[in-house]
Amino acid sequence: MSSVSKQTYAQRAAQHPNPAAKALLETIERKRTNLSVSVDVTKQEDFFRIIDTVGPYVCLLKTHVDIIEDFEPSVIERLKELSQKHDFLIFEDRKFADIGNTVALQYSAGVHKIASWSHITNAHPVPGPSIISGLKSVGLPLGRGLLLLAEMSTKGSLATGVYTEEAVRMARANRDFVIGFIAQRRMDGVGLREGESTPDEDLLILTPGVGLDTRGDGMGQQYRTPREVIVESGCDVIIVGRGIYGKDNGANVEAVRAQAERYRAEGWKAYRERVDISD
Ligand code: 6AU
Repeated sequence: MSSVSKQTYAQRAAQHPNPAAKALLETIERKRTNLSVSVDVTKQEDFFRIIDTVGPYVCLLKTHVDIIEDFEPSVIERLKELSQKHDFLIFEDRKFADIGNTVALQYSAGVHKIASWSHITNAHPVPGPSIISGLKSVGLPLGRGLLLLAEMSTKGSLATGVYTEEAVRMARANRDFVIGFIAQRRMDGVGLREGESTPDEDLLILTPGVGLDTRGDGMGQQYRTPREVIVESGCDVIIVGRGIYGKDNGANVEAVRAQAERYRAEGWKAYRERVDISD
C-alpha cells in the first residue's frame, strides 16, 4: 500500500494544502476518530437529537438537508452551533451532477445556501471538469473542499474502470479544491499515464457502505466492516448511517451512543493497525 496510507493523520494534516482537508485531518487526530455519521432523517427533532448524541464521536457530520421536512434557516444555525460544541466538520452530501453554471447556483443559493456552512461537499464527475470549475468558483474563496464520487457502494454501480480513472485525473488537475473521493479503496496510482508519478499527492478516501451487523439493506446498499475498509482497502474515513441510528430514527439515545462509540473504536483500531501504532 502507498506511503500516504502508512502516514498518521497528524503527519498528513501538517502537509495538506487545502484548509478543509487540513481541518478534517486535524480533527480526526485531535478526537481520535475517523468516523463520519450520516444523519439521514426527515424531522428536525430526530436530526438534532442524533447529532447531539453522536457529536463527541465523529470527525465529520454528514447531512442530506434536502430531506428535512420541517427545514427552516434556523436549522443551519443550530447545526453550526453543534459543530462548535462537539468539534466536528460538516459535509453536505449534495452529489452535484449538473453543468458548471447550475451547480454554482445550487451550491451558493436556493433555500439551503450550502457553501456558506458546509466545509465539504461532493459531486459526480459525470459532466466532466466543468463541474469542478463551477463549484470551485464558489467554494475555493470560502476555503471549502470537494470530494468526487469515483466509486459507489451500491450493487451494479456504473462508476468503475475508465470512469473511475478519469475521476482521479480530474481531481489531480484540481488539487487546490478537490480533496479526495467518495470511493471504496485508495486511489493512489489509479489513472496515472506512462511516466507520470505523484509522490506528494494526498487525496482522502471517505467510504460509505460500512456496517458491522449486516451486509446489505435490500435496496442495493452493500456493507463492509471498518477493518475491511480502513486496513484492507486503505480508506481514511468510514461513513455510517443506519448502522448507528437504527430503524427508529435514533429514538433510543443510549443505543445510538453505544453504536457511535463502537464504530469509533473499530475505525480507530483499524487505523492503528494500518499505520502500525502499537502503544
Ligand atoms: O450507512 P447507510 O447505508 O445508512 O447510509 C450511507 C450514506 C447515505 C448515502 O447517501 C451515502 O452514504 N452514500 C454515498 C455518499 C456519501 O456519497 C455514496 C455511496 O456510494 N453510497 C452511499 O451510501 O447517506
